[in-house]
Amino acid sequence: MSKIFFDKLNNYFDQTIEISGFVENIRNLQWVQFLVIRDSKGKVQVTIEKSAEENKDLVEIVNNLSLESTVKITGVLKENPKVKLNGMELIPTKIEVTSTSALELPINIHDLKAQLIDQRLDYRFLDLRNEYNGTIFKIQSDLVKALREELYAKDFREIHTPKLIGTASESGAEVFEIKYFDRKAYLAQSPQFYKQMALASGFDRVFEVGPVFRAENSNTNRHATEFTSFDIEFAYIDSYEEVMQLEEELLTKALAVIDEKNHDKIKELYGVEVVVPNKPFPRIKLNDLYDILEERYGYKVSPLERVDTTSEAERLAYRYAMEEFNSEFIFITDFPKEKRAFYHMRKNDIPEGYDLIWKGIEITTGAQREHRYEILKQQAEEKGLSDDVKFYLEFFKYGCPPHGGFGLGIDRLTMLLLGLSSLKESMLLFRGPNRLEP
Ligand code: AMO
Repeated sequence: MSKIFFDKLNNYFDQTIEISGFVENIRNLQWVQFLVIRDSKGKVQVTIEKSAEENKDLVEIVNNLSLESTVKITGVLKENPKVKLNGMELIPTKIEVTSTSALELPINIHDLKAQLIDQRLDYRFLDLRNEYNGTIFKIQSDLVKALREELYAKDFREIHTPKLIGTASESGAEVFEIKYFDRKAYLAQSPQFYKQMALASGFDRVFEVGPVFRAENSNTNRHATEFTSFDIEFAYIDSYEEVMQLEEELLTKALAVIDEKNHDKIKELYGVEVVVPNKPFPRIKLNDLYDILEERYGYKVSPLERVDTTSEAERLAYRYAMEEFNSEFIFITDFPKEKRAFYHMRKNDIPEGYDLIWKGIEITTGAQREHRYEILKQQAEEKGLSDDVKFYLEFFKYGCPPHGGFGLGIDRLTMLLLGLSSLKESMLLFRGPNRLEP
């Protein structure tokens, strides 16, 4: 692990060092050759005087070098204010080509707009070499790390639950069925049941960051068939208000960390100003929201549509939250039970849960869960699910603390944080109805 990352190069002036990276640019002039070498942290110029007798071999190597090959170069690092790229250059004594790239690249990695996103996704490994794309995943990594660290600090345990499951559970319709030896299995559409099981096992506070699968044939900018969910569940709560409070706290802390570390980079690359939110986020009941949207913006939906948020209602909810509360976030509560999962606790027949909307798109569903066996069983029966969830109902038969939690889509979160146009950009490898490759 001796590699020197390029953001640390200024610790090595006047020393002989070895650098490694991709060849981003070659300028072969009459008297001099310039290379730009790139790694995940930055770029550096390598300068070769062609006339110097001792450089003959190096000049020959560069004459035959193709862009995007990888190299290992030994040389002396010099401070040089005349060099536009960070005011430094490496004067090489040895160049080793560690891999050779084909001359023609199938996509233009320096001009993302030169092709459609789907053409870029076909060559995602090249597409991600572009700084704009690569940095998305640096920031996503910082974001998940910040959320994780906050949860560890609050005594949450990270768990890992199976993605292969024996019964189509939460809703059935959205589940992928797969062949499993001589029987059927399904891909988990959420770790919901298992995170609750961990609480029935006495773990008190758990979270998981993992893949979930949805057999939804939706071709929108916010739907994928596999995505990464940040799932949380914690015990001994008195109301779903505590779940919303935890989520507010986590997001506020995580965005503060991102803002501190990456504010300028995000502004420069994505043109987005990160806003660290104020707590509490506004809360509104679904029915009231529709009344307000009609009153304020003339947005009217049929009673049939009023049972859930439409994407336009989510967009307008954001507008309302900004205008009225100067908040990018808004919680929507009091959805009708017909539209919510059977495991949400109900009070006066209304589910004790919420959706969180950020910048006009849903990023989370959360709730207090029904932990009382008889009531839970009845709610499952009501939705015709009691056979499928038999194993799950068992978790609640032998004592289980009151609890709640939420699921947060990391890919949507990243998309909204950086103002990206679709999940195709915010997922390392997008999976949708028409894409299983690369
Ligand atoms: P839900 O189904 O609302 O809730 O999912 C939680 C969050 O996951 C994200 N999400 C998606 N992201 C990309 N593509 C999709 N097709 C997709 N579907 C959902 C959204 C959404 O808010 N078990 C509950 C959570 C809970 O109550 O704890 C659940 O899965 O950001």
